[in-house]
Amino acid sequence: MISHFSGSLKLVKKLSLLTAIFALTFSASAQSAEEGKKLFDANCVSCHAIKEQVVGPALKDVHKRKDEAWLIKWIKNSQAVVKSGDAYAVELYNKYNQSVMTSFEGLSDAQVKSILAYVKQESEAAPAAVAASGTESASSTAAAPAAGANKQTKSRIHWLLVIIVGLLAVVITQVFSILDTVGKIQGREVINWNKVNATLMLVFGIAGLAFTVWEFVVHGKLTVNANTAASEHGVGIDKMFNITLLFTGIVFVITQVALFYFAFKYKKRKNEKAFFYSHNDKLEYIWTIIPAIVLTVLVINGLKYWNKIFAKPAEGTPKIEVFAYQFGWTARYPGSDKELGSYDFRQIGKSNALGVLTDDPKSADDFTSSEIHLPVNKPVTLKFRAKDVIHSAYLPHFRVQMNCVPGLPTEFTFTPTITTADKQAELGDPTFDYALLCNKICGSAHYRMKVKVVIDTEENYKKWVAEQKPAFAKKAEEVPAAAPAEVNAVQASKDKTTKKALASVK
Ligand code: HEC
Ligand SMILES: [Cu+2]
Repeated sequence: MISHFSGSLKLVKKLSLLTAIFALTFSASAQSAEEGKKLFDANCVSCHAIKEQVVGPALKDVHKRKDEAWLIKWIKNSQAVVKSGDAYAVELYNKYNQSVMTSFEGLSDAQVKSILAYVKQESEAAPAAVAASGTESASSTAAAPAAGANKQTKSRIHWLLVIIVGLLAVVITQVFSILDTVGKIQGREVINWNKVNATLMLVFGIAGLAFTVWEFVVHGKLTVNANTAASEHGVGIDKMFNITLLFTGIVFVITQVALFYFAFKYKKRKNEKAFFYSHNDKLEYIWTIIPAIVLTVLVINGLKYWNKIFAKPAEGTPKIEVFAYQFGWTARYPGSDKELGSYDFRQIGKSNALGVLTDDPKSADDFTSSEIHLPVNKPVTLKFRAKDVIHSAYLPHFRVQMNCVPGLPTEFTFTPTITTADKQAELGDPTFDYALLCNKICGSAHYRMKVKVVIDTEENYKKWVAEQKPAFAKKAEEVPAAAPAEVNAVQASKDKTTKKALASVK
């Protein structure tokens, strides 16, 4: 059975690999699909996936639903299509609770076409595998259903186990109740319930402690805290956590062992009366004063450390803005003047995703990025902003977390100490990447709010910075490919409003 299933599984994998290669070699649009993937990842993944509904519909087979001209019009400005009274558009808009899709007027027709080519390629990827297997023998046609059947068998086995355990419990209780009844009829005690319960207490205590140890050993490895912190202050935070864990751990083991062992040892026996013991001042002093001292030390230590972490950063610490929105992040770097241009939330709109004031000379060299690059061993201040709801910037490997609140800028200064390459070597995993995640349940696609964080050597970091292009320059000719299209479109925006806004901010 099992070998048959795994054999079929392998076949499915091989077939899908074949079709993937086929699609890559023979698709005329492979090149543009590749570009399309990049654009899609930068602009659309926060609301769309190919095969599942996120904020917007699954885009699978969208090219079959509507023609290219319509799709281009829609993607560039969906609201215009809705307002034109297009029946399909109006229905779609209402079906998605009138959530407004971002406009992408900054994307060229060619760019939209390559996104569509990518969507088409992805749409065709899965069914192609099934179609290909259909032309083979009967066994390969069965391959795909077999994979599903395998899953089904597993879940059936799980349910069977649950039923067996349940029946076992029923049988055991029945046996006990029969013995009990027999005892009552014969007028003697067949089961000593006190003894049974006391023994169960002991078993439960031992099993619970063993399970705790197992949890720590097996699942502890899976937490980020199992790896060395990749920031200066993170090492200290870990130390505090471990000290707290040590003290609470000792107390936990002592109290649990005492609780279950005493329940066992002092079970009720015949002709024995419980000893009445009202209180003991000395004991109460001990268990009040010792925890009070330990907790005070832990709390004062923590406060001292907190103040150190949130001390005013040294003059000249580089500042990078991290802008949070539903559902993604955009980093804004200050450029060569080392100063971020000012912003005004009233300017946030279709063509100015970050609300950056393009009239401010400091904005001219700012650049944006969908990845966060930082140099190693250099302190950096991340300045957080949120567009819509409260998000929480979480960089677990650096032990950094800060809420991003609309209208209330927050910041966190820290020093990364391990480059991505060194961390990959340490973990023996060349695919490892640091990440910035959202740690607040901020909406339906909250789980997609993740960007890559790259810690580089000073030299590589400078190289990366040199490759970036200003996103807000007034008359820049080139448009940075990595930045979201809406940001690029800022270049085209008129100056009048920003001038006014700048004046009002100043
Ligand atoms: C802010 C979220 C958001 C972003 C970002 C977004 N979309 Fe949408 N999209 C939607 C919503 C919501 C709908 C459903 C219609 C509506 O409510 O306006 C939609 C509908 C669509 C449709 C029509 C689907 C159908 O079934 O007919 C297409 C095509 C589409 N989006 C393409 C894109 C592309 C391409 C991008 C990236 C360049 C993108 N969208 C970015 C939210 C988004
Ligand atoms: Cu969020």
